[in-house]
Amino acid sequence: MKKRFLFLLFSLILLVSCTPSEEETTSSSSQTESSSETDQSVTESQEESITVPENFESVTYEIIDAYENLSFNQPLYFTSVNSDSNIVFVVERTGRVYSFENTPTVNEKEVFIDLSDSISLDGSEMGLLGLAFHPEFKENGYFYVNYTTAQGTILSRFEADPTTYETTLDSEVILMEFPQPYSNHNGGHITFGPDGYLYIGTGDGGGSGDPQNNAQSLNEIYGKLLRIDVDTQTNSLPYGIPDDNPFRGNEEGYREEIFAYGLRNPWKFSFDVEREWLWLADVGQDAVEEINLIEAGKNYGWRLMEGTKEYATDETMDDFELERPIWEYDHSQGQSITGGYVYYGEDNSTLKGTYIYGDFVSGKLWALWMNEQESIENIEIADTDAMISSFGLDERGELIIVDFNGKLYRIQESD
Ligand SMILES: [Ca+2]
Ligand SMILES: [Ca+2]
Repeated sequence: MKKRFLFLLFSLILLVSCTPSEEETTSSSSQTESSSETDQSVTESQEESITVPENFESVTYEIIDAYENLSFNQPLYFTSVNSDSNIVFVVERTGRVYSFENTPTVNEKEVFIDLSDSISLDGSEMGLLGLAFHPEFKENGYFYVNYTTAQGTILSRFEADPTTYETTLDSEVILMEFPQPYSNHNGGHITFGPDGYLYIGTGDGGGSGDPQNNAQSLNEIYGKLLRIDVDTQTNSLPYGIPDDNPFRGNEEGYREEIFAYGLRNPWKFSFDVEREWLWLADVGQDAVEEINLIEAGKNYGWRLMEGTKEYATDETMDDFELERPIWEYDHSQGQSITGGYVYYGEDNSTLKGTYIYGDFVSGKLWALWMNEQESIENIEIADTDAMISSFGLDERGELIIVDFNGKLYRIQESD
């Protein structure tokens, strides 16, 4: 019990991380009002084209242990390599990636890579934070990790044998390295897009309320979604800047890696594989957790806005066009959003086409459905005891929920 309590304490600090202000509210009205206001006109004019999945609201769900014989040390990501290998991978904040066979009864896991000697865990949000396999992993064996050292953030490429998954630490090639002004808000999630480019989430650098105003500064790497080409090199960089990156070739000194900005601490983003929409969850400060659909070059508001609430207004920035989240919830529902995936698997047919996401602190799970006309339905599908640190997909597109306490779960319809 004591251990569980300490874990709770620890994890409340993790991700949420900032001292809540007195403003903290328990009203949930802001979310309901703002989303129904924005949706109403669209809904009326597009009523006929809305097709919410059948039974969307009538089914209740529970989570079940996905691999009863396995547990992990502070897991924060689950992924697969898309090679018909039936092998899946779990990232532990404490520095290891494990691989194992994707079978419910599996009882062995193997260390894929162990970076525990390289990372610093000093801050509760530091450690091994991201893993992505190159789209051509089967040919080149390349994979990428994002981790923090005592000096800051490092993004590296490693090489594995694509058949045996053997890898060595000395295959490391550092692609990107930058200091961290504070121990919190290090982002860290990385994933390849359908365009073959690597997307990298960075936090605003940390502290509370983005004291350095990093997220709004295009000269800073913090508070951004970055996009790089790992297969080419631009000038002296160890990676390429894609031709259509929104700030490529600018003369203002803006970081050319920036794809989108105005983010606080993006905690997981993913591509909707059928529509290629980029879904990103941004953890809030004191009041609002938000979901954004990301487009190139756009400003998602932080620290001027926290969700649809004004946060640190700045009259010199009146002309900035800010993107509103497509969905937000207040802190009566949860205090640290964890982004998920649009589900296209087979096991939970009533959830097909919905974006499944959760909250690290409250353990709630939701399914959000949105069509091209931006008409939205959002329902709570389970209220769990898990500290939802991530979601992940196996090779069949089935969804795994990662519990920071150490277990992995699947969603199943309850009787
Ligand atoms: Ca930081
Ligand atoms: Ca925002």
